[in-house]
Amino acid sequence: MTKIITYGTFDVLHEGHINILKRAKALGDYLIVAVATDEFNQIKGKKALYGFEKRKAMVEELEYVDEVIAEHNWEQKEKDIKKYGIDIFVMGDDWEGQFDFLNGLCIVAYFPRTKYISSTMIREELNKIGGGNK
Ligand code: C2G
Repeated sequence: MTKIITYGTFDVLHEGHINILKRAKALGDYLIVAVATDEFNQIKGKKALYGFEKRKAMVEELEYVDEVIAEHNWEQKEKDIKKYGIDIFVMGDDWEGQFDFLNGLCIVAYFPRTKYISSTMIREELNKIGGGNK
């Protein structure tokens, strides 16, 4: 069984997230997604409209996703890869090269980001119409 893992905030789930999760799953049999906790988002300096529980629940709904774990810090990836017996680590190419140090543990693959969509864009649009967090 080929196991894949990927990491992210996955705020306001959109086409870009779906594309990478679909492509990641196509590489094997079992996809684990590590969703950043609210505390880790603060460390990342990432603002999210939805809290961890909601972002985790939405990712869990996707047919491509077999398991969702929490991402608490930058350092847990090596431990996760060993703990879950990961064969392939996947990220969007905005991270190209950042995780090549994991090559000794598993295959590291970067997929092209989906153009013209981001959680930030959606949040900004929502704020314009008064739908998002102020
Ligand atoms: N993504 C994409 N296309 C987009 C937006 C996002 O392919 N238009 C990909 C990103 O490249 C990433 C994943 O979707 O691989 C999740 O994106 P984010 O939720 O923005 O996650 P990020 O802030 O990049 O966190 O330890 C790694 C970090 O937790 C990654």
